[in-house]
Amino acid sequence: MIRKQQMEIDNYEKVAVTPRFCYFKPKVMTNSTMAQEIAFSLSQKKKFISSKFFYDDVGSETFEKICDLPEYYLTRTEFEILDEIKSDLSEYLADNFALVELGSGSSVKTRKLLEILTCKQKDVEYYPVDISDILKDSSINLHDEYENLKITGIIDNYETGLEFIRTLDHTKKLVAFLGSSMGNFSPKEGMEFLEKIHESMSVGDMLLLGLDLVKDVKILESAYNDSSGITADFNCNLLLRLNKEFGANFDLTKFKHVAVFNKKHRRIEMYLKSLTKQHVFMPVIDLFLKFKKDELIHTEYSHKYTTSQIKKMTKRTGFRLVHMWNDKKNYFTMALFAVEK
Ligand code: AVJ
Repeated sequence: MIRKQQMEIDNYEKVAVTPRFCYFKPKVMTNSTMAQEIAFSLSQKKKFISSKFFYDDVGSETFEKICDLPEYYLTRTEFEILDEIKSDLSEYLADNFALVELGSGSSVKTRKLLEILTCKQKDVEYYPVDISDILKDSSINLHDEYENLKITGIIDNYETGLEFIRTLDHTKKLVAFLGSSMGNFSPKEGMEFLEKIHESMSVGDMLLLGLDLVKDVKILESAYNDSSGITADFNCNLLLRLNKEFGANFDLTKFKHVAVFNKKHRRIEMYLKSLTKQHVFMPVIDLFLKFKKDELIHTEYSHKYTTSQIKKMTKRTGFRLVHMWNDKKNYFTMALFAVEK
């Protein structure tokens, strides 16, 4: 087991930025794996692009703008809940905890958790995991703000993050999975992912999960169809990225951002709709694509949950639900779970 982990770490470049901040990044360019995935997903009968490809530098910046939109209540609401529950949470975190964050992004909400931990503990270890290089900047900011913080970042997907979590058996861990990022998974995939998280945790560890709740369709749909068109830019950036990285010739005037709530599946579905019959070529991966008028490329699911669904789902994963906190409008929930024998 130890040898396997060693081997996996060997595929990573370790960059020590300061004595208190280092990060790991895959040595092999992830570009070729992206090319393979894209070639596959755009060759399907129902074309799709995985939502993890939103987050290049431009996409990550655009997502930060989304978080500030008046219509996008998610980030604001989660932040408010975290602020409210700080002292409650603190009681559950009596021991020393290392903080692991899956999908740390800009690490803005992380501050609420770090405020708790850095107050109580002499030193705090923070392990942000994010697919985007934004991790470097957000970590440096935190590094400068908290003197007793030691940061080890992992710039890769969640799976790799979980591999790292496994190696941290010296302290208790608080794993944070915030922002309703789990919504990108279907409920079944989400449950399987929670099982994987559970497997990589030990008795005494805790999981803090932030999830968006089912609500009025108008509120949901306007959060993904904002009036300033930032979400449309975010979605269309996928095509710009393919133009940049794979030499594709997507004409952005011929695609339209679409986001609708699917009531049955309790999810926002995002698409890029081809406005005309057209052809696109991607020389770098030698891919020739035909689009019919009104054909859709699926780009994202954003599942919304009900509290009873969350309770049922997590029971099956081996976690014990410790507490759930909602905002006053019941737009969003923060759930704390414990790992028990
Ligand atoms: C980062 C996946 C939680 O689903 O609300 C925001 C991404 N997409 N607007 C979400 C997103 C369009 C966001 N998550």
